[in-house]
Parts: sequence; structure tokens; C-alpha cells
Amino acid sequence: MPVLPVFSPRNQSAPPPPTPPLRPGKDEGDGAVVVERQTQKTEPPRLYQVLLLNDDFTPMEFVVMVLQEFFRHDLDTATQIMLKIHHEGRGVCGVFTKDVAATKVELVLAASRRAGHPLQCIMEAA
Ligand code: TYC
Repeated sequence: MPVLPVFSPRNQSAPPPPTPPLRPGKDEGDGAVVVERQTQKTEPPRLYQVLLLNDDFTPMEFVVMVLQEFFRHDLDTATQIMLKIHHEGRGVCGVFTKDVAATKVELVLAASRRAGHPLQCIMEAA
């Protein structure tokens, strides 16, 4: 006969957060050892810029569409970024964590190739 779990308000609550690891402390001289709690130091994730590069063939309208659809810029901002790329050779579409930036690059490249355009999209550490 299977034993069913007992539900009570006590065992439905979330488990307590894990305590930081204990770091061995110094011997105080009297043989007593003080054990200190060590706070975890986590670095914030590195950020990456996603950039579009200029070329002579991709239509301006397609670049504006990419900036709107993949980077959620409004028409005005997308047009300004596209013109900056057109005049200066490259421009930032957005800044993201590594995985998100890499996914944006892949999606933009896939959409560009599907549409038959040579548009280049790259990521760089911010
Ligand atoms: N230079 C392109 C043209 O004149 C437009 C363009 C802008 C292409 C930005 C790529 O990332 C780009 N049609």
C-alpha cells in the first residue's frame, strides 16, 4: 500500500534559503575556533553590444524593420540608428547578456539570409 504524503501548512511553505558556506576561523589561543559565515560574492553578468554593419545592398527599410522587430525600437529611433550605421559604418542595436546577444545575432542573420540580404550583425563585449 503506497504511503501518501501528508500535506500540512508547515510542509507546503518554501524551503529556507541555503546558508552561505562556513569558513574555518582562527584559533583564538584558548583552543576555541571562531567559525565565520562567508558571504558569496557574485559578479554581475558581462554585457554585450549587438551591432549592425553597413553594406551597399541591404535596403534601408529592411534594416529599420530589423531594429523594430528584433530590438523593439520605435520607427523614429530605428530610422536614426539605421542612418547612423549608413553614414558611420556600424551602430549599436542594444546591450544584452551574452546568451541573449548571441540569440539576437543568430535571429537577425537568419532573417537577413532568408530575405536575400548580406546584412552583417555582430556582438562585442560592452
Ligand atoms: N547602406 C544601405 C543602403 O544604402 C543601408 C544600410 C543601412 C545597410 C544599415 C545596412 O546596417 C545597414 N541601402
